[in-house]
Amino acid sequence: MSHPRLSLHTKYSSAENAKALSDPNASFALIYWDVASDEEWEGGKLPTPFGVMPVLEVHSSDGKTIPVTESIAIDLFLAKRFHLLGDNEWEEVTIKGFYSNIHYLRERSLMTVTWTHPSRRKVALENFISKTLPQFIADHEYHLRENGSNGHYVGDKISLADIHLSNIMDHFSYLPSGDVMTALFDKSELLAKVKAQVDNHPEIAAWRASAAWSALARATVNAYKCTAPPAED
Ligand SMILES: N[C@@H](CCC(=O)N[C@@H](CS)C(=O)NCC(=O)O)C(=O)O
Repeated sequence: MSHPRLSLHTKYSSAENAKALSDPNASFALIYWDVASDEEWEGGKLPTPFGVMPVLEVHSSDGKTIPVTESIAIDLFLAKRFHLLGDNEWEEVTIKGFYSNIHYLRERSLMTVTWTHPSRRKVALENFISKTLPQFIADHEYHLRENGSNGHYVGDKISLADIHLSNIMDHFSYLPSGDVMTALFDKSELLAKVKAQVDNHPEIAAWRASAAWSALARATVNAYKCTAPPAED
């Protein structure tokens, strides 16, 4: 059954869309599970571009709503907006490279471990824990050392790459086999340092202390309960 589709071509022109996106007084609303009720979503009443969430709504101060689709595009748009892509072209492309590689770790685990055929889960999980994840950690330790082991991927301030690492470490901690993965991450002082700096950033710490954050974390744990079991199973 086809889902109700939301067009990315608003009733405004391309130039007007762009102006709304760069409005310094715009506000943002992320359409995700915490906003869409199950009834709305399951009932197919919420149009989105591809039948999935998240969708970011940018509300300009002159009343326009511009939808932005796909998590990668949303991340990059917001990162640029909030100066999380470095200070020059090299820093931006390097931060995006780290971001992409961090994203790819999560994609690999989702494709091979999380949403795989039950009969393949155990071996896929073992492979991920014994090979894929240690290799990722070693690669990223190398690059963090190259940046001076200061708890940032690029330069001396927080960027989208740092935030994405913290986010995927959270993601892995929510999986049924999360303890094993978290233990591997925690053994890495360099990665743990990035995570601590992100999580202690005052605005991020406030978000992580909110009821909305805990509700999302709990819902995520529930959503993944039925997936790859703990390693010892
Ligand atoms: N490629 C999309 C994938 C988004 C996606 O898979 N969203 C899931 C939730 S995390 C979803 O909306 N699923 C609802 C459904 O399939 O009914 C992105 O990166 O934004």
